[in-house]
Amino acid sequence: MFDRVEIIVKAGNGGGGVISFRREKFVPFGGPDGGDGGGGGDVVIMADSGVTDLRAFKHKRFYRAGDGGDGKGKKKHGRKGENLILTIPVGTVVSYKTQIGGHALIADLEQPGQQVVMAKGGKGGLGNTHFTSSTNQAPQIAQVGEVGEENSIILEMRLIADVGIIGYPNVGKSTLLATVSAAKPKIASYPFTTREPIFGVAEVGQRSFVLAEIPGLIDGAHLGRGLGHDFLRHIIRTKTIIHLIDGSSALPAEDMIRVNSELSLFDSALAKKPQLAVVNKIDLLEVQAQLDEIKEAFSSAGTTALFISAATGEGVPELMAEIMKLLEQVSIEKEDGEIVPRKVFYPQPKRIDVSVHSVHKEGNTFVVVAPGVERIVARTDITSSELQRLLNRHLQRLGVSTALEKAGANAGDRVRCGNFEWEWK
Ligand SMILES: Nc1nc2c(ncn2[C@@H]2O[C@H](COP(=O)(O)OP(=O)(O)OP(=O)(O)O)[C@@H](O)[C@H]2O)c(=O)[nH]1
Ligand SMILES: [Mg+2]
Repeated sequence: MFDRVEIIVKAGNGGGGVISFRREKFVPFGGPDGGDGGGGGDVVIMADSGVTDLRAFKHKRFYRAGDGGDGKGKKKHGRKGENLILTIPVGTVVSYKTQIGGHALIADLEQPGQQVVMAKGGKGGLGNTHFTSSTNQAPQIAQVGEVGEENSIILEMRLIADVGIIGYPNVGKSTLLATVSAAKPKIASYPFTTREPIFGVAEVGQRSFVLAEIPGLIDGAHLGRGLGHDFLRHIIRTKTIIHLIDGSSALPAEDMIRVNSELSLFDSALAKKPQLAVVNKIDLLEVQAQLDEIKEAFSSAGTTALFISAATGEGVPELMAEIMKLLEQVSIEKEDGEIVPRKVFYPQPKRIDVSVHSVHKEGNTFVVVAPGVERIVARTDITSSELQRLLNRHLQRLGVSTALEKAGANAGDRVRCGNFEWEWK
């Protein structure tokens, strides 16, 4: 099952502006007419209900949108680079990989058609028409296009089920799923029979809901033991939980408490999710003999458990009715609730923050590390003295100059930012 992929997305670079002058037969001194470069294409991610998994991303890691075309004479704009639209399943969570190794959530694409820009195309450079001034009627400068953004992103599918069936291995999760739905999971008397979440649709009267068996939670699942770690993520999406417990286990109530503590260790939100404690295998004589004690143990743990036999179907209709009620309650609470969870997170615009910490020295060169500034520098053709003057002014505004001075840079020192190196003035 391909439910998590890491890819690199690169937006298109902007096209360059051009230096060009009008040349007409009877106009001896035509003005500048260099057109602007076209913007680079964006990489966009879109949820599509026709896509069911992330398989398409398994064999390709790098995705690139089209570059913008260069501007042309006669004030012609360069063509816009083509956007690249990647379609992903509904219910995919998208996050950026941050430089320190963690990730930052960007969007939770829950609705078909929802989209987010994952890498913004570079702006086209300005042609020389933009650089005329009272003192310079024939500017020999034009901007190069801005470099398109590049990001490492993580796509993670969170399967959506209304009800997650959880519990220790071998407690009868698959058996229950097979009893209430048309799903045909493998059932066997050993643990870890089920190795990936399995879905089924249950019908109660006129209504139906989706159930998922979440495989093998064990102690330490929150640390990645067993199969649990991967699949704990899937439970986050479910509205309710059926917590299945093997009635023939030595201490059933204890089992429930341990599994619940795994949930809360993984994510405290999981522990708060409504759940029904359900003791299974009551058809077994040994369980029947213990029934009162088991009930007792659950009520001292603060829960009223339901009792079923997934194998014979005893108590299962009552369980389904109970779950239906719980689901209705959850959706009403959601509508009434004041706090509606925000589903889509957009990345904050990158602030350009330059401080003395952004400057360090490599040999005799002062290096400015600030992605926002790097983008600006990348847009400027450093060889043109006119542009360099503009750039210097810009850097002054951003606080780069102050940071460099504080770091001890003097006129004439070499300064580098991104791929560019120039002489500080
Ligand atoms: N007597 C009895 N046995 C049951 C009942 N439910 C499940 N079993 C048995 O318990 C064993 C495990 O059942 P599964 O449904 O595979 O359990 P599971 O929780 O899905 O197990 P894993 O997927 O391996 O974690 C099988 O041998 C089932 O036949 C029940 O209600 N009564
Ligand atoms: Mg199973």
